[in-house]
Amino acid sequence: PTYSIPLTTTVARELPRCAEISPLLRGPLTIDFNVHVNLTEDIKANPKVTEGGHYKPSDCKALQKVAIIIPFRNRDSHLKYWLHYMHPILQRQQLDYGVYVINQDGDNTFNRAKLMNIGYAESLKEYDYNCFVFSDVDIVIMDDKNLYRCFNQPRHLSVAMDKFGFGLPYHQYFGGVSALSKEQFRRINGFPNTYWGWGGEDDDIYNRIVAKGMSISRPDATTGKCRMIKHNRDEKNGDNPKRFDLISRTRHTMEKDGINSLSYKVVKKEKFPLYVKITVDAGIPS
Ligand code: UD2
Ligand code: MN
Repeated sequence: PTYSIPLTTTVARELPRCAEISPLLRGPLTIDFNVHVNLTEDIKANPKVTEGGHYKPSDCKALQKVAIIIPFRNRDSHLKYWLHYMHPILQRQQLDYGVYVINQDGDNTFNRAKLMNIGYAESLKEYDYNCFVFSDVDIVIMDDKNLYRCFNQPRHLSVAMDKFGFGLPYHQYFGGVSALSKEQFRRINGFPNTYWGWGGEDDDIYNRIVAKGMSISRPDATTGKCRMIKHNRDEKNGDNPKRFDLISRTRHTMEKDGINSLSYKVVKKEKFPLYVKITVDAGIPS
């Protein structure tokens, strides 16, 4: 046979995949919540972050698309530090990421896990994310080698918090910052919607993971060092008295209570330079 070869061809140049471990990482970092932080300066300092707090590396194809989800109400003074420290770190980690602050509207009892479910659902409406990092607004990591991405097993990132003497408070602890792939999240039916007030929801998530035969992946205690801004308990987030009863029944409730039973209303969606803020009506305690 004879072929005719076009004289000019345009080859769509695909970016090479980013390295497994980013060459831009620095290791241990100084994190100080007494420094003065000004968001206007942070916007200028992160010119490659686009509207809504999105970034992807320009010279390589990121390995994962990561939605970072922050359950939130009335913590702007903490969010400021989170944005200040985390945006540079996340860019050095060469992630394709977006930041979603899920703001509970009104003054009903706070519901952290439900807000995180809402963040999962809302972020997927915007972009084809395949990894979800759930982070308290008041936690910043002290080593950029602690990657905000997903692993073969659900990942716990905040393993050595200053407030727990840089260790785990107990072995099953899953609070603070965690990461689940879309597949891992779906396997556990997401998070419970029924934990109103402080406590237990992180243990419920742990129970779900174990019930589905998965285990927890963690960085070592040096890489996993992090700081939490010192604070008092918020209004409308008192100890949940039902938490012990609820976590004793996770295995029976998890199939019915989760991403498949999630209901809420979006009140407002705002795109700021460094994050998307989605204000939601999360309902009332049942
Ligand atoms: C611990 C866990 C946290 C969660 C919680 C129990 C650590 C480091 N973290 O946090 O993951 O399991 O216990 O529910 O152990 N929030 C607001 N506004 C509010 C209330 C809460 O924005 O009015 C958000 C915010 O992102 C905050 C998070 O919820 O960081 C957890 O609440 P917390 O910081 O008051 O609870 P804490 O530090 O005991
Ligand atoms: Mn806290």
